[in-house]
Amino acid sequence: MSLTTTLHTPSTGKYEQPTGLFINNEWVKGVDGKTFETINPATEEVICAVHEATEKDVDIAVAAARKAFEGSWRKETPENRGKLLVNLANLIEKNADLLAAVESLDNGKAIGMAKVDVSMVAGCLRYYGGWADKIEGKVIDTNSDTFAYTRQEPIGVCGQIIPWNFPLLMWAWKIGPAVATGNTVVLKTAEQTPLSALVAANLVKEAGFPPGVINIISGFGKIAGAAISSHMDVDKVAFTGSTVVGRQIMKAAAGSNLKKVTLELGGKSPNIIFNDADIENAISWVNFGIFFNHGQCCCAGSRVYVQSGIYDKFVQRFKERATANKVGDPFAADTFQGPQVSQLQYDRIMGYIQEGKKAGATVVTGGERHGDKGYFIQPTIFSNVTEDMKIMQEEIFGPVCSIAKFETEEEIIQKGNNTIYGLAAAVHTQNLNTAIRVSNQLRAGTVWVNQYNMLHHQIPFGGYKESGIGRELGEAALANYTQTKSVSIRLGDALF
Ligand code: TXE
Repeated sequence: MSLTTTLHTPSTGKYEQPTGLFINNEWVKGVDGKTFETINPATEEVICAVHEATEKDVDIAVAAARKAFEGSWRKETPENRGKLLVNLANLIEKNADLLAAVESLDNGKAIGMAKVDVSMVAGCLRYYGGWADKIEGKVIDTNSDTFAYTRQEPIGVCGQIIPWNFPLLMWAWKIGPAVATGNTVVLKTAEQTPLSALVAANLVKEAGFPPGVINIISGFGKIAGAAISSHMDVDKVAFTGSTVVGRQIMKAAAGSNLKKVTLELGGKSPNIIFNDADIENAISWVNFGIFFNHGQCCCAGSRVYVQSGIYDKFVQRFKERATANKVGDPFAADTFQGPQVSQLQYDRIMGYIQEGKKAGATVVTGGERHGDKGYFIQPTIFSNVTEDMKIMQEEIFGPVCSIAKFETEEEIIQKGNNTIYGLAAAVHTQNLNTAIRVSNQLRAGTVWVNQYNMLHHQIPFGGYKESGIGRELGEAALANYTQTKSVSIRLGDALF
């Protein structure tokens, strides 16, 4: 199989899709000559095959990243690192229509949302480009005989393993802070969605990054992903994905070279609506909170708690709102919800819907497949969901919302925190005191007030409890990719 193939997207027409592994700024085939196919989730048809990385390719990519790290990249000025990231951001914007189209084709996300993702990719890369020359240490005054200071140094070769729900955005969240701080990268995309990252890899070279700084490989978690997390020459692994695999990655890190680990994992985030909320606004945000990206968001507002005074009205109005969401062809301009990413995800979600029905929750709307081709699921709302039901406790990662009633603030804080996860939460109220009191007590890395899913590259994002370790975005992400060196210089005479 060659290293490119001609594909077609409904919005941009023909284009050349790279299919190789991007190592050392070159396109190569996997050593074992393996390939795998990627499926269009809207049609269930094969889009194309890409080359697959196995352990040997991970070794080659890590060696390339090591050579770059020890070589020219180590000496690159922070200013130039920043410029390269800004170049890349500009090229992403220049190629935005194609990148968004490839994202919709491979992932199934609605084209309008894919375009927003791509603009966030550029924003994130440019933001971290701005940080590159602002990574500073401190002078520490201990006594007059000592001059002590700290340096924030890069960690080294970073293995990065990303999921399929935001293929390009996760690419940027990982690459931006790693490269800004002087690390080199071997990034493995999710096997369901390899294509957009490969198109973007061409832009890495065009932006002027030296060979080996950013390496992008396609492959499976159990093979290439496991090889990265257990590799003796990878200094740090950053992972976004399921909590189950997050644990495996920590174990692999512990069992190999104790590489640094950051994890961004699952969630079951509470979205809380008080009696005094602006109900129409709250419904819009609850709808967006759960159905955006077809429910495939780690921070999805999947547990909706409504105070008893507005419960019935809320459920009725939310039903009307959700049934108006346009489900269908990702390339239609008015589509809000496309297909789930894969047959496996479709089956998992339908399994949870069956569970909910069996457990006695009320199906307010949805609960079935949408259409007869593609992995489409109707926007689904369950009401009268109790705390012990699986659909209230486990991450469904689909367009399925569980609603329950609450009476008091004390009760909702307890219920909001009644989960192993702690990624996000939201509070809808017009009372500022309620908003701040409740936000302070929710054990979640992000709390939105009167909005939902409003991520921004300047604002840190990450999980409490089993939702993860470390923070992405904002200044906080820089800490994931630097280590502190203390230098202490003797100014006076010998002490002993
Ligand atoms: O995730 P996996 P899956 C959650 C969500 C979803 C569930 C399963 O609940 O339903 O996970 O999705 C790589 N060593 N999230 O199965 O397996 C894999 O190749 C190293 C939440 O797709 O965690 C891919 O690149 N890597 C989430 C990445 O891990 C391994 C986003 C994610 O895949 C590996 C996605 C291994 N042993 C799913 N096994 C979020 N936090 O946003 C797999 N991988």
